[in-house]
Amino acid sequence: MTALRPDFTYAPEVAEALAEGAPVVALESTIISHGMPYPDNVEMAVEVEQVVRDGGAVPATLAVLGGRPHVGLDRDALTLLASDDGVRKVSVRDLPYVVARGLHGATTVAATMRLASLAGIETFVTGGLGGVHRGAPQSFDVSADLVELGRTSVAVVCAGVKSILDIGLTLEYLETQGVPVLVDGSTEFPSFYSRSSGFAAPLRVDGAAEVAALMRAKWSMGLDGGVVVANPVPVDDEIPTEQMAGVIDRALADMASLGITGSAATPYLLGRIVELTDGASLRTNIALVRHNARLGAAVAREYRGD
Ligand code: PSU
Ligand code: MN
Repeated sequence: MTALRPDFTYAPEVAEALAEGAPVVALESTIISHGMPYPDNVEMAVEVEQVVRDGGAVPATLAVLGGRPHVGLDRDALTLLASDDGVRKVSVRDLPYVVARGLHGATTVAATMRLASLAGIETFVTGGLGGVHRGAPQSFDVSADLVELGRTSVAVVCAGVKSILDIGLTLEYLETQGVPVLVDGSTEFPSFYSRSSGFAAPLRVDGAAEVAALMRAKWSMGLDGGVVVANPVPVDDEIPTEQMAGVIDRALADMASLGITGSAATPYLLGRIVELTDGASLRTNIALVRHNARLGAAVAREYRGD
């Protein structure tokens, strides 16, 4: 069991679950602060925590508040993250800065993985991963999420990778980093809004027990690093790839004309896609996070041998 860290703040239910070795599911906070508009974002955050509880695990949303990493947040903290413009987007490179300065930070997949691992949590649920951006051979824009997956032993349940990214290069990069990419119940890798992407599932699994068995096999051999668990969006909530293609091209063109790059790129694209789809993409996004939370809770229970 990982001891509680004196430099982190734990929600009481999370501290108790960690002490007992009970299943805990980590959740990220950039999706709240920089991934969805207010107030849908806070409603999503509260609802997803409830889905994890209903699935028999304890939810721990991670963020940095006033310079302290927090493992598990109450409603006031979630509301602050959802509505305060001063909350920074924090990837791994930004963690020491917000901690040293006592700032608020919403953690990306990469930073959440690292904090979860330090706290002794091995199952993490989110919506979509960062990846290799289109045009990366010129811009070098490769998300730190992929580097973190190569080194930190946490399983990340997600709905795949959006086609704002280069999905093929993202899968290549994960292979290079030694990261198993599992797809639950499908032979095709999903593209977030859609169940399909045109890319085959690198590895197929069926159900949480198979995911947990792979996590155990990997880490018991000393093969450190993450596992991607791609969970295709439910059929009833998906937006077909053909329909998203035009929207995504338009969002990318708008971003280019505004000259937006770097860590501002993903938040801009997510917001623009919500506008261009009149909110339909947001409904799909919320539905798939809920779906991922159900699978993540089951994985945490299987892994912890509950
Ligand atoms: N993709 C989404 N929603 C999100 C993100 C990605 O569909 O909220 C966020 C996640 O926090 C992810 C981050 O870790 O964007 C990646 O940002 P970047 O591309 O700057 O690494
Ligand atoms: Mn980037």
